Amino acid sequence: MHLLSSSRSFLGSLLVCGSRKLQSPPERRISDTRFNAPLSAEEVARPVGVCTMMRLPYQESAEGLNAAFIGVPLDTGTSNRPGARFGPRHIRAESSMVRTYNATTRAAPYNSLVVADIGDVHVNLYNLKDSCRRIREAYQKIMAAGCIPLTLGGDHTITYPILLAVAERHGPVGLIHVDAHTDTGEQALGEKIYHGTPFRRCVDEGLLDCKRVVQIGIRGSSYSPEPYKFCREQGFRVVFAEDCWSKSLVPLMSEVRQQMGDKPVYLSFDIDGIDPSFAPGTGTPEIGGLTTHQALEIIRGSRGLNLVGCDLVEVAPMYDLSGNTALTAANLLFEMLCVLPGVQSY
Ligand SMILES: [Mn+2]
Repeated sequence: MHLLSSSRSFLGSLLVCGSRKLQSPPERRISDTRFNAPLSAEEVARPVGVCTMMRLPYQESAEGLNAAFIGVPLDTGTSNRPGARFGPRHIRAESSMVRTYNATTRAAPYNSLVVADIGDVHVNLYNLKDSCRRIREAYQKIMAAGCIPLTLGGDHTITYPILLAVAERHGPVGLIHVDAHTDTGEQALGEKIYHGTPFRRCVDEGLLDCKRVVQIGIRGSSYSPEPYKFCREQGFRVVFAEDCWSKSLVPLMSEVRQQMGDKPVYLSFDIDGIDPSFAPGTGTPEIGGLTTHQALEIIRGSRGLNLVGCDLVEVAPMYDLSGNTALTAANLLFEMLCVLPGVQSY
């Protein structure tokens, strides 16, 4: 069950072999035995161990967890550059840099919640509808376990089946959607399911509480005004990137918290909401996007909300040889973990 913890005795023997004797790695626990803790680079070197999100233990199901990292390596819903199928692996690899305590917000997520990496959804790359069924079923199990999913995408198609499962448990949810695009198209090439339509399909299925939907970072060219018109007709608040330029988003998030109230909220973050100068590793980049500072303001501004799930989608690592896009994604997923209900500050 715990790949990394099972390597403990191996590590223990390995580490005493060198001429300079290292201490055996500690138990992967902090504060008390209820919690999982990521390996610390002060005890075990970052590249050591099977790669999991944040160097957390891996387990096969969400049973017993308050929150879980889960990958959905699907990209056959992409309209332009493919590659987001490799997002989860690269985000996991870069996440070894992320530590356990949020010094700025003082959030200590691993002292507060039981968290693990539960692996990837077994998607069908050759059949989007079958993948949607597989994703929905996987998330139904996570919901049934009372666990909050933190998803590593994958293209944005995946948010539709995720929200099918989330709304089954929580009813129509509020949505904080960060993206360059509204993703509310009706169809493309005659298909209703791809990464340009997930939130249109969510409206069709009644999964969203439309008066509690905000889309932030929207910009770029479009084939018609229709998708924007659709959003306005549903009552979505659409915040264009232009309205964010050179501003703090702290005041916006104060309004968003009021709009969301106490009811369940889902946070869906498309990495292309951020400017391609920070995050070029994505399939449909648009100039004039959000900064990483603004991304932090949005996520940190979601603290206190009744978050029932979060995703970070559209990381296509091969378009960013620096690895910074996946590193940014890993950090944003840590920030999402830090604002989940129940996370204490120290
Ligand atoms: Mn998107």
